[in-house]
Amino acid sequence: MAAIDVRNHRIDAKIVYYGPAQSGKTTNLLNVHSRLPQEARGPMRSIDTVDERTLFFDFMPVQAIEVGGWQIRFHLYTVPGQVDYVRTRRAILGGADGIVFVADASPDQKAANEMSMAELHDHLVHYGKDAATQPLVLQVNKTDLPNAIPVSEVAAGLNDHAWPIVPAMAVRGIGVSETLSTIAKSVARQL
Ligand SMILES: Nc1nc2c(ncn2[C@@H]2O[C@H](COP(=O)(O)OP(=O)(O)OP(=O)(O)O)[C@@H](O)[C@H]2O)c(=O)[nH]1
Ligand SMILES: [Mg+2]
Repeated sequence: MAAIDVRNHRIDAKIVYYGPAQSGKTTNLLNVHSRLPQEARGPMRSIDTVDERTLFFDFMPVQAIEVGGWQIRFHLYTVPGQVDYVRTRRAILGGADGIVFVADASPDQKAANEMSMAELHDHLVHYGKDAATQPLVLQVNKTDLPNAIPVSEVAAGLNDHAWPIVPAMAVRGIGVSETLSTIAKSVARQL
């Protein structure tokens, strides 16, 4: 749920990068962060939990975008993809206005993509959200791999709701900005 600050005419919106382990969620955020002018971005932050393994999410307020006299500021988060962290993912998804699902085009990741999407649907049900109207962008990442599954094939197993699809090579910074601008526009439309 976007936070509305009437006095300052500002809306804060939350975007969560979701997906299976190692699909490139953190790579996306780091790349976006590095490209933004310094004055437009807040610091990249991380939170460690009591869990022994290092677990973190990144937080990044991005430069305000103006819509109808209101400024929208986006806050970007990633979730940890490892299967064990289902509760952390649910918590981070709370209050998300937009979701970027980072799928992995590696040939051995088809099942992991699909499991992660099924779990995301469970979380949306938990939060009383309708997947069909949820602003979501499906990024198909790692398309640079020589044996990558074709984008249409990766998307076919995941895209029940005609969400926009963006092919990416996040590690080279390709498709990263397009993904962010697409989800930002979807979120702005729904505010
Ligand atoms: N070939 C290739 N590798 C990538 C690409 N994007 C990310 N990677 C690599 O994939 C690995 C995982 O990337 P991360 O960004 O840490 O993935 P993550 O989704 O944040 O992983 P978790 O936080 O463990 O869920 C790293 O070694 C990245 O360099 C890409 O476009 N192509
Ligand atoms: Mg990560």
